[in-house]
Amino acid sequence: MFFYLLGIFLLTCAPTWAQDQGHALHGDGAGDPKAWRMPPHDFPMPPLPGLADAVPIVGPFLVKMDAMDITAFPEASPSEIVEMADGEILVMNASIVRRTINGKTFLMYGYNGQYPGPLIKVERGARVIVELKNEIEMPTTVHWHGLRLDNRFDGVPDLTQPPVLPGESFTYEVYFPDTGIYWYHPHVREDIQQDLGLYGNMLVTPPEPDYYSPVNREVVLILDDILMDDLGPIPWGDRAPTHALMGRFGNVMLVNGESDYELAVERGSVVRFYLTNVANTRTFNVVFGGAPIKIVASDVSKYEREEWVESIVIAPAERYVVEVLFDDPGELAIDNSIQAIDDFMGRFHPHVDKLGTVRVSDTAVGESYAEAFRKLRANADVHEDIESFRRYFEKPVDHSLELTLELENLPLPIVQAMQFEAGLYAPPIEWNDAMPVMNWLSSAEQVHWILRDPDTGKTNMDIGWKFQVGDVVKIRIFNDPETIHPMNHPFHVHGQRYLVLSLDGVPNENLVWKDTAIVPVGTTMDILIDITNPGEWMMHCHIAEHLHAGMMTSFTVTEP
Ligand SMILES: [Cu+2]
Repeated sequence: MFFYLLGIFLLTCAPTWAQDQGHALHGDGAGDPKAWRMPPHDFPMPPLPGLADAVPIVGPFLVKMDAMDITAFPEASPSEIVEMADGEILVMNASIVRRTINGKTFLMYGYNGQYPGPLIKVERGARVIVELKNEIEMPTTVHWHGLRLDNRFDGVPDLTQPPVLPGESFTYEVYFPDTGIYWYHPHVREDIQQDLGLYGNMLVTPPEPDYYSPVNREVVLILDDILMDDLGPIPWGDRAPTHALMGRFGNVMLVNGESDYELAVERGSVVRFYLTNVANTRTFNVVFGGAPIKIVASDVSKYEREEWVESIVIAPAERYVVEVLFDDPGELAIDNSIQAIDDFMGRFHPHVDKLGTVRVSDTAVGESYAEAFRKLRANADVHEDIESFRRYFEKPVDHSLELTLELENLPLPIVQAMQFEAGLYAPPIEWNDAMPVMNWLSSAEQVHWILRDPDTGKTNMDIGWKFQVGDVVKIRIFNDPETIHPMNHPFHVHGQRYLVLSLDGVPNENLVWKDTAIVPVGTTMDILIDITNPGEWMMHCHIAEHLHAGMMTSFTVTEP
């Protein structure tokens, strides 16, 4: 029904916009991996009249497009663990590597030639030095996501440092004040650089021996996806990102950079997983083949108390620490289990993306931690820390933000299809790319995502909030469902930590310190920011394409 109506819209309003706007036709580059071509999509979709031959208004980008022989570049190797003591130095180069994914070999980027980048393992309170060398084709920086470190090392180009040009270096001093799992990535064209492999984890271990429950294994899982077809990756946009409406969903799922991740454990093992979502836009809903999951911690702390969960919803840039008991021998799948939407048929359907496999052997694990696993801990240390903020929970809202978007010169058939779609149901979270062609054709030059302060009317980088160290700031964020294309946004605050107090007025009963949290469509989220760290800091949507379509602001924190 929806497709039928959409087809009528498109037939009646747009047949030649591509030619009118000077768009190249994707047929020009048929068979050329460096040319624009229609991205693959995961449900059958007939060609759209008026859009069938269209390509984005930005040019295509791939790594080293002029390379004659990609075998001249070194093959990437799996991530290595780098244990660092206070004061130690790590040299880290961002460079071009060769990867083979799903049987296709092509050029990507890597830190120290690894996928993901080195896993930096430190004890809480350590301060280490990382010397970044830029050996890729474009400027870059490293942002140390979630760390409350010195502002000048936060890695935001033109705010905390100049971009590191190709051939140049920058020395970071990285400080780890909080236990947990963190990650590093560029803050320049993340939609390209991060998608091409520039990401890695930092595991901050606790000095207290019983900080976590005893487990048999600790496993770091980085969740990602990449958009590719039989010719290799679909090119990225050169001067601005494509996929600015919904972000670039991949069609090949990657765990630790691999499309066929496997883990072998002995029967009865308890495994503590440290999950990080580094995808450009995809929110995952992770299950472990029905094995019981206990949620322990998130971005910047443990929860007040542990809980059983059916699955883990993890938005871009979020982290979760969970424990899983593998009691039954056999093979089970780590899945992304979602309700996908097909906008062309206007319906939901259950959908599973396999992320990896856990093989549980018949041999019983040497030491069983099943008994400790079955107990849900209350974390008195976290609870006490959060209790000291409880007197601020009911304070008046200090500032508000509305999340919205504006369009500029977007092709008429896309706008009209979106107008029609806007009258339909908008899901709180978009689990899949329900309109892959319209999304691909929307560049960040045509779509402007907006943070708006309703008290001043100012938007994005003009908002200019000012705080002092010691402030406890309540922000009310409203994700406007009445826009032409509402979408969930993972909201990231640099250099500080915050609590999600409530969603739509319903108080959060089990708190955890966050640096990134998802704001579903139509939802009002109240957060409480603990302002502890002076400097110029960003807050922004962590969908890479939304960030580069403007959805960011900065705030100033001064010493009192
Ligand atoms: Cu966003």
